[in-house]
Amino acid sequence: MKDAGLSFRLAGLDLANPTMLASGILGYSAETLENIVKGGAGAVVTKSVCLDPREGYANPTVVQASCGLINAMGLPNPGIDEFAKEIRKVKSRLKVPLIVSVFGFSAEEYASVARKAVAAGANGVELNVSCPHVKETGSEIGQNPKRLAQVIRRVKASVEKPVFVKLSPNVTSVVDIAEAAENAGADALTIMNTVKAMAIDVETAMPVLANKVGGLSGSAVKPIALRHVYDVYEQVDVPIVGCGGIADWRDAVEFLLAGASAVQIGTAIAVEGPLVFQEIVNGMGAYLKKKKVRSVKEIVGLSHRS
Ligand code: RRO
Repeated sequence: MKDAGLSFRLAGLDLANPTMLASGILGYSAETLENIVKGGAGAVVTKSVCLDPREGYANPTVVQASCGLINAMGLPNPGIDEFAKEIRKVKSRLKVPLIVSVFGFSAEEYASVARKAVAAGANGVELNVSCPHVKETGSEIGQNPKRLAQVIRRVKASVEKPVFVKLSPNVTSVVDIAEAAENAGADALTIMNTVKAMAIDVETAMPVLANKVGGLSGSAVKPIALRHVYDVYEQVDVPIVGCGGIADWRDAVEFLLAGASAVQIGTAIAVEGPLVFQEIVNGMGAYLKKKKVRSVKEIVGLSHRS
């Protein structure tokens, strides 16, 4: 379906439609990202990358829960210098914005990785301040408004591309953290990362994941993410990208009505493959037509009218 009112500008980036690949679900190769774009995604976010290479945790790193997946991959990545080669390759082939998910263990590390990603061709960066189980940081930077603001300010001073910030649901108030991120200069907020969770094997009487605790994604978390998007929309002005259990066009439209300008798809790709994007985009287009709405922007936050 051509355009159908779905194209728009998000934090300075032109998107043909409001769907994006969520960080984390797929690897780093140019071929994988290209497949996602062929499937219909309006933008892609890479897996998180940090300064030095990391192996990640031992297996098992993923376990199926009744309505989703629990993962504790442990941020496996080749390090930004190696990944920069792949970014250059991807950039020459992709026709959609490429956003690199950036992780660091200090504000300076975030800034350094972001600079290298942008120098290699990233159109924007998404700061992953919300991995639910990377132990070295003690707690997620995204749980502490002061540390979060330092990271965002340092990155904003280092790159001239849009800075998305991916927030954690594992906090007392997502709204407080969202306000801190906006005040520090975030250009958009991605809501949300995975929810802390675990599974125990009754035969071995042991946690299933090698890391014991992981992050839950998939349809189980959709209502949680939706509620956070709804609450944050009422308090911040920067655009929100909804993320959490979105698997079909109805889920995507729900997030837009709650206040998201775009949505990220992750776990659903593991079940349905890259064509899930086309299904969602076609369904959204048909919905706008049925509702006689010219642009997708008109439905963002529509559920808030009293
Ligand atoms: O790699 C991971 O284990 C991981 C990351 Br960095 C993240 O941000 N969220 C998640 O559920 N897993």
